[in-house]
Amino acid sequence: MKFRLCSMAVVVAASTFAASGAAVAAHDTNPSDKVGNYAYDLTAVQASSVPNAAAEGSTRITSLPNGKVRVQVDAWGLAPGLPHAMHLHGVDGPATDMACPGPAADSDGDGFVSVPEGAPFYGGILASLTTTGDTTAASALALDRFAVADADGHLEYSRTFRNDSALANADTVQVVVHGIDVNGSGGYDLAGAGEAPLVPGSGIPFEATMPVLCGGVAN
Ligand SMILES: [Cu+2]
Repeated sequence: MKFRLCSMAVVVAASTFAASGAAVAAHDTNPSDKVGNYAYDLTAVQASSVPNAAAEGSTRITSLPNGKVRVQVDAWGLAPGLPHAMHLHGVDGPATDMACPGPAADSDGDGFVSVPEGAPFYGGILASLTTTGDTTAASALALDRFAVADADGHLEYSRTFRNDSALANADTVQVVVHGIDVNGSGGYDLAGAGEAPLVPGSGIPFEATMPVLCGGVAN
């Protein structure tokens, strides 16, 4: 299934956030201002009542002395055989620890945490974790350039890239993985959960945009 490229960034500029302040940084090493290495667990965003949304994983973000950033994601329980949009979310600028949404973020009560409902927690898109090419928010839903989970729902991603926003905020980003095959159809379709509330009228299935995993500083 193919979707036109579309920027999630239009609605994820929210600068307010509901949960912060109690964050305990989990930096495993931080040898200098220039080189940082941050590892986190990725935990499920959706309620356990959402079908096919139980996933887990880990991520590592490394800012390198050459000005590039390496992001690694290892995740299980994802929709098999489907691409998963992944981003570094956060606030560009002075260090701002955001957070990961949980089921309680479902403010409209439709049973799903959507991107607009998650954004107040994890911020806007600082980088799109594509496998090739552009890594800006313009590639937010470039599903033909995101990593694909294998037949067992396992996804491995590692890319080293230059993205100044990702580098500058490497110590405060949240890694968010999207895409849930709610109805188990084997694809992202409107029959699963309707259209993405993010972009009404776009025809983009909600399933393709649903956050499934999140991890970062404020966890
Ligand atoms: Cu995202």
